[in-house]
Amino acid sequence: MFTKVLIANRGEIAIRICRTLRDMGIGSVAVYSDVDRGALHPRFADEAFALGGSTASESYLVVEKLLDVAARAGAEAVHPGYGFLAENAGFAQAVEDAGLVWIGPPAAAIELMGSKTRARAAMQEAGVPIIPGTTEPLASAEAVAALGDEIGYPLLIKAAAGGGGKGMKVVRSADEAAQAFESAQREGLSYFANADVYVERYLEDPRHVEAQVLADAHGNVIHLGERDCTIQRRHQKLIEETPSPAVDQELRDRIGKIAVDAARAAGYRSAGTIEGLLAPDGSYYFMEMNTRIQVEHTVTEMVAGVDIVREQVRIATGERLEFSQNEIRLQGHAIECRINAEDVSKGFLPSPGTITVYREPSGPGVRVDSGVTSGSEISPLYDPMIAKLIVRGADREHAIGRMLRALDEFEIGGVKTLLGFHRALLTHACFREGATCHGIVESELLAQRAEELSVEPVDAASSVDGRVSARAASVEVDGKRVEVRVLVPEPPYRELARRRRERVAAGAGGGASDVVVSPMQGTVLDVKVADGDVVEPGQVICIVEAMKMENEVTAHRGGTIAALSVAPGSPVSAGQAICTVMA
Ligand code: MV4
Repeated sequence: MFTKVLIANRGEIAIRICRTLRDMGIGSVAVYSDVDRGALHPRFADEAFALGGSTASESYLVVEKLLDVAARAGAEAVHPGYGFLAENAGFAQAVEDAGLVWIGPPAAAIELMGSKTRARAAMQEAGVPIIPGTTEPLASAEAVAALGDEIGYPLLIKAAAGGGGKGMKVVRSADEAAQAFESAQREGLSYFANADVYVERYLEDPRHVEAQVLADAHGNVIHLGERDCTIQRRHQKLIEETPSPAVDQELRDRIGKIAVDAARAAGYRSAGTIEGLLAPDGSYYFMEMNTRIQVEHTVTEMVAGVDIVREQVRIATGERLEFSQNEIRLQGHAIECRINAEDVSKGFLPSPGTITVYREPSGPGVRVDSGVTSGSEISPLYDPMIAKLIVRGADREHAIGRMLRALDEFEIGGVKTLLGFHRALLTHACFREGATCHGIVESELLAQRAEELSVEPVDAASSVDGRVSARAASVEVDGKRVEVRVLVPEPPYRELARRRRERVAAGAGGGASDVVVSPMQGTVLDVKVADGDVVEPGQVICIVEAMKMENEVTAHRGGTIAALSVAPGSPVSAGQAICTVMA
């Protein structure tokens, strides 16, 4: 067994991996960027090394820096977590070439699954059902129309180097083929530096159902059941659960066999996930394979009683799987809610800032995986996930009740969070019924309900109207305890400071109130308007992608679009003008 492992990641997953290493008596080595000097994960590990640099590409993505730390610390193995370099075959190979053990799959399996077309061809070859469509990159738009003639419309064009839904284009008829083909190619080139695209039948009202697999170096491959990740917004998963409300034992066995066959065909080792689509008619298709530990592995751990990170470590040392398929017992129902620092009322815009109040829920059946505490900064440079809240119950009803209780116990002040959104969705009839909730997740009505159900912690210093601030106090009235908010008028010096701030803010705009600016640094994914278009207040102007999240930029008022200065693929900085809206 290893004595020391380098964790090439940050935040909650770095801490999650640390915990298992400590359980196993293995030393942990953390790395951190300049922005993460005050973060929790370097404190949690046995040792921590500065990488230097702030952005991911200056720190967590620099292979030489990571290998240098591994050598200095005397680590024998590297765990990549998820994101960053986890699915980078070149990094996996570089780790092994440096004489270290890679706690993950073989580089060849990462590479195979990184090409969605090669993966589809390999799966078809192995008898794994794939979504009907092409397994070669498309030569031309005519090939799209040819498939349409053969299997009918609608079709969906996807980027061969993509995954996770970026750059997908629906084609509803032959005359939409050329435009969709070209724009999918363009987007593939700008996001993945690869213009190859392929086409699938577009499945209506599908569920995202994925299977967890474990494979050792001795040819043993098992599955740990499925996870249902249908609740997503712009391809970001928000809630995951197991078992899927749409899967019975017969289907579970079928999905499990598909996943095991897929992993074998890929020459897989370690923990991996087969992502698939479940159609309303019960057909299940392979979509892609994630060759890493996933954010949502926790729900599987809760029902299977297996520590998946521990299995990854054991498999990497060459040990055999501890259990066979028929020793796996999946018990109860688990749900995970991702608690992101995002503002639902602003189209899930990241809400970076300082967490002023932080109190985690606890008690029966509750698990919190988090990388923050009171005083932590949510940086705009990284993923805005604050915590994962996971519960287990005897059945789905029980788990939903527990989740609502735990959401109420969770107190987070200082940043906007998805706590209200999760309360709104978990009490919505669509979720209670186990329906797909397509369209509901994105709806304005749910966003309003989420806002109503958002509560600031009572002790978070809050501003009532800018002139009055509130603080919490407990009082006893005839011996009965009452929690009150004491309203404190703003002192004169505060009012002067506030007026100056307001003047500066107004001046910075320079009277340019018709200009729409990007709220963040990122890349323009899609532009929904053209110069001369008339827009309504709140209408989407473009989508800006940052840290793999898609963010809507909307018109702040109605009018006519002019001076549109961005196109799909354009890099934008925070505050950069996108267009003007002329009254
Ligand atoms: C699809 C699809 C329909 N037909 N592929 C791919 C990435 C993932 N984030 C969503 N993806 C989809 N791929 C075909 N051929 C529909 C989706 C999809 C989806 C699927 C299940 C649950 C929620 C979804 C939300 C948006 C898109």
